[in-house]
Amino acid sequence: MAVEIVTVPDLGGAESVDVIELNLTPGDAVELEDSLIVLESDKASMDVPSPFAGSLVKYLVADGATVKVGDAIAEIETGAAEQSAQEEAPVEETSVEEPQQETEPQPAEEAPAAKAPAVESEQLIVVPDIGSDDEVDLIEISIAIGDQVEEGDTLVVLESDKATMDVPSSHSGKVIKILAAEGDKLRTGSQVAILQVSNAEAEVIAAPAEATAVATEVKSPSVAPAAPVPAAAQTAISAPAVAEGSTSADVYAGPSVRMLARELGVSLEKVSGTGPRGRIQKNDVDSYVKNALNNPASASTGSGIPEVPVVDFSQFGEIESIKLTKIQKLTGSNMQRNWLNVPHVTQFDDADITELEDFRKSLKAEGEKRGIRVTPVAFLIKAIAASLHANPEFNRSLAGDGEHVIQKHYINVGMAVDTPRGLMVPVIKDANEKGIWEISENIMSLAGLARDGKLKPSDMQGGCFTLSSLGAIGGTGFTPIVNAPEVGILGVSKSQMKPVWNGSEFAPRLTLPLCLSYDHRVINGGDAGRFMTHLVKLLSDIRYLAL
Ligand code: CAO
Repeated sequence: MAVEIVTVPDLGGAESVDVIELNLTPGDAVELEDSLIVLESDKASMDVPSPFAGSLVKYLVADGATVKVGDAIAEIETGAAEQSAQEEAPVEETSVEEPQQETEPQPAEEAPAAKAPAVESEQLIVVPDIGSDDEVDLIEISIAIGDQVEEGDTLVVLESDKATMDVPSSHSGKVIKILAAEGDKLRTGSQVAILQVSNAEAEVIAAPAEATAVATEVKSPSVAPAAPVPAAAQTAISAPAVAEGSTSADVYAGPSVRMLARELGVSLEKVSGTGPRGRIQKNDVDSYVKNALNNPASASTGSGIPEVPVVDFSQFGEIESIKLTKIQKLTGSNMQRNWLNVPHVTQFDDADITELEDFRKSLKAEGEKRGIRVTPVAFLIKAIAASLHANPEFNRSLAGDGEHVIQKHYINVGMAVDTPRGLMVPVIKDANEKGIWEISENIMSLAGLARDGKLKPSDMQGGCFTLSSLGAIGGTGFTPIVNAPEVGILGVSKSQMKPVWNGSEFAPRLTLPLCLSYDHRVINGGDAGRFMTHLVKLLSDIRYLAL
């Protein structure tokens, strides 16, 4: 029997954090990795898992206290339970050991009782930072107990609404436990597996991997019933908050905010987050409630649009029902949201790209040497970035409070990619700082990842403006839907040779049809006219891009 002190692990850079939940009561049995307390910084909430098995003697912090790395959290009395847990691993490992061929004997086989604990230890593998705090589906487990994996080997495959991603092993070792199952919902920091690794490689489980400490987003863990809703608030907002099918599971908010929302009957998906990366904070919930009380109509679920009737088409002929992919469903709801929210205007113009195309074709040989294909899309992205710089109104978004616009001082351009699973929009970051070769390389790699379903959420975040190029397919023009909260999108159709009057005669010029849709709440017609004129000038004479 010994009493061990548990301390606050590495917080991944956070100076101090608040204790927002004590999960156990003194006397409770504690398993290894059981969550002892929940901490919350301004960026994330995180569980502190117990590095010991035993029983909780007492907490050394109070709910609401502010703590920092190394502060004592709790006392755990360790004893028989921990011992047996430690002894279990070698036994389990031996039982799954496959008969070895005539290669070097495994250490565990030689003398498990005496030697294995001395040279090997357990390494918990968690989901690394996946670029968002959303839950994603575990769609495939690529390992089995007893497998020997190398660092970088795929352990499991996750799928979000936008992409599939492999979770690689951060260590080499042998799989002794798989902690997740197909169909589970995981997020950054979720436990995936335990590996038996050599001590040279192992990190102590008590100091969890950084991803666990800094980014684990905890859903409200308790099943405490929601507190009664104040009568006034109930009248105004409780009905929409409990609307059928509504769930707050996917929103980015910590446990204390979720608890507050439950207490007030607020559905978190209706609240705009003003915290880092859109995280919903307590004051966002307060503002939502205030707004709902002052303006009951704003909390109404109905947009007043009559529903499209459901028709049984089989009465007219043979039919089949084809399931929408997740991406198609997500695109559908985003498009509807943007179409309903954004007052769209679309402006049209043609750019003379005769010289641009001559120049682009002259790059072909060098492109082949570099292994880079330069298409008109690269010039469009470069010209869009320069036009955003010259016309900063297009690089804004409406703030959630409806009182401000956010001016972005970075220029990231999204690019719609047509894939077999649906429309994806990866983002070319800092496009204004890149040349045509680098942009072309980015287009090739991002479009390839999109088509292979391998984009990471971070590849699709942070866009300021979107390009939708249908030039390779055809058409003379279309009205693209703004990718809100961005305020502008450029649709590009197929270039055509047209007779253009040059003052004395009609000359054949290659003209590129451009369609600029914008959010008229943020952009005026004049702004759009200036943006388009600038863009046309850059594309018609790309020397201006160098200025
Ligand atoms: N006019 C004429 N030809 C054009 C053109 C245009 N506007 N744009 C491209 N082309 C040509 C290219 O020159 C290229 O031919 P060459 O190889 O002979 O030079 C060919 O068409 C293919 O170009 P591309 O547009 O596919 O080039 P890319 O790889 O740079 O494009 C991407 C990448 C992602 C924009 C494109 O593959 C794509 O997915 N486009 C569809 C976007 C979409 O679906 N938008 C709608 C969204 S809303 O539903």
